[in-house]
Amino acid sequence: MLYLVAFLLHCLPLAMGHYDICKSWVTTDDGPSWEFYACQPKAMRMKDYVTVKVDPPGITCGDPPERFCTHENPYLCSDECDASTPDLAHPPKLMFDKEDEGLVTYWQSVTWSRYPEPLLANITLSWNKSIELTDDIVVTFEYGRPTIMMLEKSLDNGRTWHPYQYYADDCMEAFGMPARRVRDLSTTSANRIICTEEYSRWVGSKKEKNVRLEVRDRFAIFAGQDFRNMDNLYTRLESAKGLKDFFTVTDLRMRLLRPALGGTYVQRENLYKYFYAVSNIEVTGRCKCNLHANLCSFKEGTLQCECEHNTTGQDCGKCKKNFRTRSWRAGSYLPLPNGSPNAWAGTQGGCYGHSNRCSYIDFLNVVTCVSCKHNTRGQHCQHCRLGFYRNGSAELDDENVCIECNCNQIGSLHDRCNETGYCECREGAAGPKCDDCLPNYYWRQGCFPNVCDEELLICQNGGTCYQNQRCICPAGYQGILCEQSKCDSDTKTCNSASRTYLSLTTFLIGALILQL
Ligand SMILES: *[C@@H]1O[C@H](CO)[C@@H](O)[C@H](O)[C@H]1NC(C)=O
Ligand SMILES: *[C@@H]1O[C@H](CO)[C@@H](O)[C@H](O)[C@H]1NC(C)=O
Ligand SMILES: *[C@@H]1O[C@H](CO)[C@@H](O)[C@H](O)[C@H]1NC(C)=O
Ligand SMILES: *[C@@H]1O[C@H](CO)[C@@H](O)[C@H](O)[C@H]1NC(C)=O
Ligand SMILES: *[C@@H]1O[C@H](CO)[C@@H](O)[C@H](O)[C@H]1NC(C)=O
Ligand SMILES: [Ca+2]
Repeated sequence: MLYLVAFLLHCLPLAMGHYDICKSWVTTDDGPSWEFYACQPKAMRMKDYVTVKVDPPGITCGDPPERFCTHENPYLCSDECDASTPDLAHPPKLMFDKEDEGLVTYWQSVTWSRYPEPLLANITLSWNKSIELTDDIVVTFEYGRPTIMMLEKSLDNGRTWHPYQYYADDCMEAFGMPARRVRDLSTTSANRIICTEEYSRWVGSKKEKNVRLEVRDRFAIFAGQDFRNMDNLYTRLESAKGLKDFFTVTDLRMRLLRPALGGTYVQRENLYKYFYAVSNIEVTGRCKCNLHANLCSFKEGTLQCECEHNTTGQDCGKCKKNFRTRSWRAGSYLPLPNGSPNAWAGTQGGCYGHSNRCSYIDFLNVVTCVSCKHNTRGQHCQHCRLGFYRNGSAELDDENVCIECNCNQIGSLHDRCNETGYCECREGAAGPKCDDCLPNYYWRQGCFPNVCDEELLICQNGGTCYQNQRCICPAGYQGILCEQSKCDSDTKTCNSASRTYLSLTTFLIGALILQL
């Protein structure tokens, strides 16, 4: 039995090889690079991940314990439901268990002892995740299938509900709808909500136990009975409005409206043979990941797509933080056979969150942004404004990624700096911001060459050097290095001597400047 199930799962039309990889490393004329494809996770048995709720409260049998009969043996009412005895209890979880050794286990409702009040029960299945059905939903009833029921679905985690399929032994009487079969639907009506009488008529409780929502038959409308033409199905899923959504659910609700009657009218004298009993609910589908993931994992009680293509979210329904420029798009099954991820490739699309006014120009395949913030500039706000440089250790989308150069206005040639924040200095200035002076220069509204110092430009005749800017000369001496004596008496001699000194000093200073 298990082998058979595995085999069936393997053969599911949409579980086949198609769209199972998201990207591959390929070598092209331009060298190796990633190539991206539309991708989707494998189909799974969704009952393993479901949460179930049965309404109204008290609808499950066994509290208090109750005897029940069957349609086959209406007067042999030896079976008992007792919630407090494990062997005789029929809790909701038995609709989803693995039945080992052929032992059938099932949820069971109370009997219809309150007739003519209707016996109503809701079974609500929730996944907290969008699921795409890939095979029939199969509900297995023990002791006969309901004569009236309907299936509802939600696409928004149970906030709103829509009819999915109606089931009755007489559709007109129960729902005012003509009976239809999925096999009779056409390509234009493949997602029509129908009422079917196929699963509600009495045929004996052992002969036919299943009630279906026919997913395969609807796929077959496009792919053919043998599913040879899957390409056509994928093409239609992309192009036909509402078709993909028809097979998508987050929740399912079975509304059981009237139990099996054994092929006749309700017999008031024996109401213990009317009840619902569900042994299995098979839902086969895959996580909806918008064709941006090929893996779906069960984490913290919830299914979650492992998103690729720079997307994120439970269904890969949005762009990752750094890739928000282009509006998000689902991947596409087209063009066949690999589909398209519809993802923005490369980082140039990333405006890094510095502008909220970026737009994608489809026919040029570019993104342009206006009014870049945070001192950024460029078509994608990917550069720093002039006068700013990039903080190499900050993320591109960091608000502080651009740091002001802060060049010293006097010491630098302009207010721009290089990638490590170094400014371009005027002669004699130094330091990253040009607010220092080179050796042998002193700062005074900019850097000027030293006039005097302790080594080469020594103040003469006992003069002292003041902040490298001038010599403070003793009385009787003058000149830049105090090299000149103030000869008041013999001007001629003094002048010639001082001329020699001065020319030597000029020579020394000139040599020093040349050396620098
Ligand atoms: C079943 O659910 C429907 C809504 O889908 C609600 O109107 C109805 O009252 C519920 N029935 C029971 C028995 O809880
Ligand atoms: C539903 O899924 C979301 C997203 O993974 C999660 O945050 C939330 O807790 C889940 N809710 C429940 C009831 O599990
Ligand atoms: C995702 O982003 C990475 C890093 O920027 C880039 O190399 C890659 O091409 C992108 N993938 C897609 C599908 O856009
Ligand atoms: C650069 O960015 C890193 C990381 O955000 C931060 O720690 C650092 O202080 C920044 N450097 C400057 C100079 O702002
Ligand atoms: C920036 O300028 C400084 C000083 O000239 C230099 O050491 C550094 O390598 C430059 N950085 C870059 C990235 O060019
Ligand atoms: Ca079971």
